[in-house]
Formats: sequence, C-alpha cells, structure tokens
Amino acid sequence: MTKPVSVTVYISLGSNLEQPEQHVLTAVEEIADIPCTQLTGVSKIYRSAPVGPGDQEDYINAVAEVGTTLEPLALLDALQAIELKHGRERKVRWGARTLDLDLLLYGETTIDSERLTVPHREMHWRNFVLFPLADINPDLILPTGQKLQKLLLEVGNEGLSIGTTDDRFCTGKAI
Ligand code: A4P
Ligand code: MG
Repeated sequence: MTKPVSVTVYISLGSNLEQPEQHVLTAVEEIADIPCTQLTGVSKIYRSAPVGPGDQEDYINAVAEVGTTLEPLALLDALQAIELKHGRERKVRWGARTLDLDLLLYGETTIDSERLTVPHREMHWRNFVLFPLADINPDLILPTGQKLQKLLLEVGNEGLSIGTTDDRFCTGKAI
C-alpha cells in the first residue's frame, strides 16, 4: 500500500471574545493534536483592528502551518470541531467570535465547493493573515501565482501590532 502524501497547509486563527489570546494559544495546541497532522510552524501573535459590522473588540490573529495527510474536508471538520469546543456561535457574518479557524491554503490545490473555498477568498487583502503567514514562509507564492511579498506591500500594516507578551510567540522579525 502506498503511503499518503503529506500536504503543507496554512490555517488562520482569530478571536475577539473572552480572553482571545488564550483561545488562540489553546487552539494552536489543539491543531497540533489533529490526527494525521503535524504542526510545523506558528507565526507571531498579532493584535488587529476588527474588519466587520458593529462595535467589535480588536482581534488576536495568528497563522499555523501543518503537514497533513487528511483530505481538505476532513481537515475542515477537525477545525470546526475545535471552533465548537471554544463555544463558537455562528450568528453574524464577520461578527465577533471566540475562535475562527480558516483554511487558507492546502498545498497548491484550488477548491471551490459548497463547504470550502481554497485559497481562502479574503486572504489576499487581509494584513492580519498575510503578515503572520510571512513569519512562517516569507517566500511563499500563492496557487494564484501572487507573491506574498508583493501582497504585503499592497496591504500595508495599518491596524496591526504584535499582540502578546508570551515570548514563545514573539521571536520573529518586527513588522
Ligand atoms: N468555508 C468556505 N471556505 C472556507 C475556508 N477556506 N476555511 C465555509 C474555513 N471555512 C470555509 O464560515 C462559514 C462557512 O465558510 C463555513 O461553514 C465553511 O463551510 P464561518 O466561520 O461560519 O463564518 P464567518 O467566519 O463569519 O464567515 P467568513 O466569511 O468565513 O468570515 P471570515 O472570512 O472568517 O472573517 N477582523 C480581524 N481584524 N481579524 C479577524 O480574524 N475575522 C473575520 C471573519 C472578520 N473580521 C476580522 C477577522
Ligand atoms: Mg471563518
């Protein structure tokens, strides 16, 4: 039997309710525990101005890199199970949330199905996704052919700052 091939996947983490930093740090550990999946990188932890409706708190954001042999939908199931564990309620699109885990990139694969769009459709213009991604893989080229470095210049770092005093997540270069 041939061994399943491990795919490099990037997952974004976001939280702006109930001790958001704690939700994000715990979720990193839970992602590391997903079956058939190894955590291979974590960005610095960022604080970002909210994008979305109403008067929301700032978000804590980060990106994790994993190698996985899970198929995309099986991985999405695992990520949504972690969101539920954190008391995630889906009420308002882009509304406040205890934990949001988005599948940014699944290797070079492009997916456009009812449950899953990959690359994540908003990632190209969100500095709170692109800067953490660059902490892990600065030379990344997206499946669309876009260079991460070029996207970073386009989006700029407005509203974004380093969001933790936990020195495990403060080691990369300053933005
Ligand atoms: N879905 C499709 N593609 C994906 C994907 N690549 N990854 C589907 C994850 N899910 C994907 O998501 C709705 C459905 O999208 C899922 O059931 C899944 O089948 P959701 O998490 O329930 O809803 P949502 O998160 O409110 O909507 P959406 O459009 O996914 O929002 P985003 O893009 O996740 O944005 N501001 C700051 N500063 N920082 C943030 O992290 N996050 C958001 C949420 C808004 N504003 C923010 C931040
Ligand atoms: Mg989401």
